[in-house]
Amino acid sequence: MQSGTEFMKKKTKNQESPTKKKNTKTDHESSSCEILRSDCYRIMNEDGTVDAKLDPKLDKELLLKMYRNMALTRAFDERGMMLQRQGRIGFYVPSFGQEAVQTGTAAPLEKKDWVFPSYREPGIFLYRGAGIYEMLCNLWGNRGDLSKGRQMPVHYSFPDIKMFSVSSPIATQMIQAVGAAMASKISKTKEVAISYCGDGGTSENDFHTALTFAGAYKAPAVFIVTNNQYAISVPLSKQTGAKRLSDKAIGYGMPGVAVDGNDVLAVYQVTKEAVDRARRGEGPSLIECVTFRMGPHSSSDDPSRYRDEKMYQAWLKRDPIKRLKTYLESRKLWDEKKEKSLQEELKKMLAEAVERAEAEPAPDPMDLFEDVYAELTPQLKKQKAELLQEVELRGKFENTSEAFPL
Ligand SMILES: Cc1ncc(C[n+]2csc(CCOP(=O)(O)OP(=O)(O)O)c2C)c(N)n1
Ligand SMILES: [Mg+2]
Repeated sequence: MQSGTEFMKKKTKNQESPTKKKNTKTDHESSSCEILRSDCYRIMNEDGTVDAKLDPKLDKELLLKMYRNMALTRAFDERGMMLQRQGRIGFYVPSFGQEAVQTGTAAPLEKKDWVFPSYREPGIFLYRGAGIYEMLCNLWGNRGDLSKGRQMPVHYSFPDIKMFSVSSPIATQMIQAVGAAMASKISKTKEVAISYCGDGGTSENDFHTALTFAGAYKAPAVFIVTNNQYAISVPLSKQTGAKRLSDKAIGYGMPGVAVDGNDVLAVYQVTKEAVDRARRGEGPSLIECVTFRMGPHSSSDDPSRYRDEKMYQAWLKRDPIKRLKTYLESRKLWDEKKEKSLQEELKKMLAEAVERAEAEPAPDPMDLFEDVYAELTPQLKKQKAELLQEVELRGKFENTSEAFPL
């Protein structure tokens, strides 16, 4: 494997200089949906075969752990969407098709590193060992939720595994990550902060602020841009005039690379090099993971109203889980028997966790007044007394599953 600096300095195959004005159209305007953008770093072919020369030959345990996590992420997403459709929870945000981005970027991290996720990354929580029951309790916002029901569904927060709470306002987490990275640099802890946003997130001021500071202060940060082609219904071609989102790195003085986001081996390798580079004190990097949002933006969305169907069909063939499965089978690490038993195990595990989580009562309404002020302000004291009266009058508060319009 090339060293991080070598990889980051070197342009990936076919990656031309952004100043070379051969083609003024952006790649996403000019490329057919039949082919993946040619500038992406890739190890696996679309069918999951790998050229021996490129094969990073990762450890068997790591590969199987990554495969299991990708399968678990998909199963969790399927369950989340199903619960919403059954009216049992109010809202869900699936990450279908983006499992390799999540697992491939989570795997190279150490326990001591900080993660600042967006709302479409359940797989990173799962990879780092978040409890499935606790994640489900967040979907109900009930008493088992670590945020005590004060957050929206899918806005998980697991401080013990250094998973910062999910931010709803897009790209705010990028700035938070830079703060953590700068603190790590000052206190010499060698902790790396990794942060995620979508293609839409790159248009936010917060993205610009975060990368400006990280570049200037050489903060040990890694920025993952999950380019899934859409920001709700806005396609990438309406998002930016930039040829590639990874090119944005140049303006901030850091290396930028585009990777096939459905190739977990490539995502892992590129992220590992960026993380190692940050830990060595060589500064931040930007990684654009080129993928496709195979599901709706959220349970409140209907992509059939705006999605390019041909593009969807083309990306179906690049399913990141199928590709890794084919690769594992070629290395004799996986077979249909193992697949069947994994799927059964995940199904059972999720069903049990759902049953437990759904049975949890609503949070104590009086919790609203905890955890912010050491001593309540006079206004809050008054509000607390009013709420107490209301609770006594109405009896207990029920969980609700009203839909969110997001
Ligand atoms: C600052 C801000 N503006 C607008 C929104 C509404 N909003 C929620 S998600 C989203 C699209 C984000 O798209 P992208 O960054 O590509 O991420 P993806 O949803 O594709 O993962 C928008 C506009 C928001 N949450 N925050
Ligand atoms: Mg997007």
